[in-house]
Amino acid sequence: MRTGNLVLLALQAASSALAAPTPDAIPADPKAALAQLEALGSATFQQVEEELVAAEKKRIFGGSCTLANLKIRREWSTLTSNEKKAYTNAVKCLMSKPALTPGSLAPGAKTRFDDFISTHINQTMTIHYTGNFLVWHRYYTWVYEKALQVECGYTGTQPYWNWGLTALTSLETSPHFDGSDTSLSGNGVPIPNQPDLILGVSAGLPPLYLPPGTGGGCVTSGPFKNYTVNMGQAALDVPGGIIISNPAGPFAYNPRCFKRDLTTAINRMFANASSILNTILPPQNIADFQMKLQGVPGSGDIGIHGGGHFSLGGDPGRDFFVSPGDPAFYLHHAMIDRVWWIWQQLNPSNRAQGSTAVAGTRTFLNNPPSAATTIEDIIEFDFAGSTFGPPRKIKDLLSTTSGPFCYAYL
Ligand SMILES: *[C@@H]1O[C@H](CO)[C@@H](O)[C@H](O)[C@H]1NC(C)=O
Ligand SMILES: *[C@@H]1O[C@H](CO)[C@@H](O)[C@H](O)[C@H]1NC(C)=O
Ligand SMILES: *[C@@H]1O[C@H](CO)[C@@H](O)[C@H](O)[C@H]1NC(C)=O
Ligand SMILES: [Cu+2]
Repeated sequence: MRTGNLVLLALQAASSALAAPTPDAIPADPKAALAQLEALGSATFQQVEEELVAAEKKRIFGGSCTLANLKIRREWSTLTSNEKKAYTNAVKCLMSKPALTPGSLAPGAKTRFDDFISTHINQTMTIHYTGNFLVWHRYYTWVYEKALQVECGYTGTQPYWNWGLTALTSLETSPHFDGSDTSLSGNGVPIPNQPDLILGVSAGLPPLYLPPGTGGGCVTSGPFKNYTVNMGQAALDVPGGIIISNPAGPFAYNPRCFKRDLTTAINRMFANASSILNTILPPQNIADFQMKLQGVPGSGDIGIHGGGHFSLGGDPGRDFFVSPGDPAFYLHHAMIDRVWWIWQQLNPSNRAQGSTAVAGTRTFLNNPPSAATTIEDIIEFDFAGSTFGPPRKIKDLLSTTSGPFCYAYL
């Protein structure tokens, strides 16, 4: 009874947070900001549940996504040890299955895990700083989750990595990256005295100096210590302002150890809980929201999206094209999707359906100039998609509880 009342109170508090979030009230204190973010997250979850119940009553969605079959994606640190191991075992299973991508197209694509990398490399310039950025990565992460389930018997859901949580402590000691058997593997072997990262120069932008991490070498701990990266590099940022690419091309077979360079400082600078709330809460359209989230190139802000990617570091984590080769990519992008989901639920009729849900063009920063993205545009995944990830229209992928989707984040 008492617990029931507390839950009710918590839900009421959460609901009001969803109804009246004000950007000027975002706490500067990272702990308080995280609490506010989590209250907003729970309120969003509750709102989705209520929508599903209401829809079932009206039979709006024809009953395909219901409260009964809603899948819940959770933060890595809240999973049990067995759940964590089931996830990483399934990823290792995907890394052991033969690729569907023909060797003639991508000689480096050796495994089903690699199919996802080659698909991402192939489409990089038409899925980032484009109108389809968020929806492409939503469907991609979902298809990856499906591959784990369908091809590797995984019974859980795609976990996410809340950067606001790791910003409070450190990546190196987090349940996500502490190198234990229940982590997503740890840091790379430390390389002392690494220079700063220098971003932007090759694109003719003002340099952005970012601190190096505490690793840099091969990953030697946790479930992925023996994982070999097969493809790339395509455009790997390494400390000192150097960008590495394989002269034989991004799809060539180039086996090498998996490296990380965990950089808590970057996590704290760009992807703390206040940054997340500052991305979600200001009143803005999708064009501004997705730009804030990715960071305006040359502005000195890499956004929460860049903050997560660059704090992992290493190879292929800091490679714009090959980044899905770090298994943590999918937890990072599940969190990106969660942020978008929360933002959408603040105004679902405007942000999760119809033409106002997307903005932008079909090419990276509209370079070369391209047509505007529309909700009729098609997302497709080359060979990663297999049978469960067929080409689909954007309009069918805008809500996490319609089209092929039926999930929410807790
Ligand atoms: C993993 O790699 C290490 C060397 O880094 C090697 O000693 C060990 O046998 C490998 N383990 C497996 C399971 O392949
Ligand atoms: C949180 O991130 C913002 C950028 O989004 C930054 O300005 C601020 O300094 C960061 N806060 C802390 C405590 O590092
Ligand atoms: C890359 O995309 C093109 C155009 O859609 C496609 O024909 C090709 O098969 C793709 N390559 C890979 C490696 O997926
Ligand atoms: Cu991407």
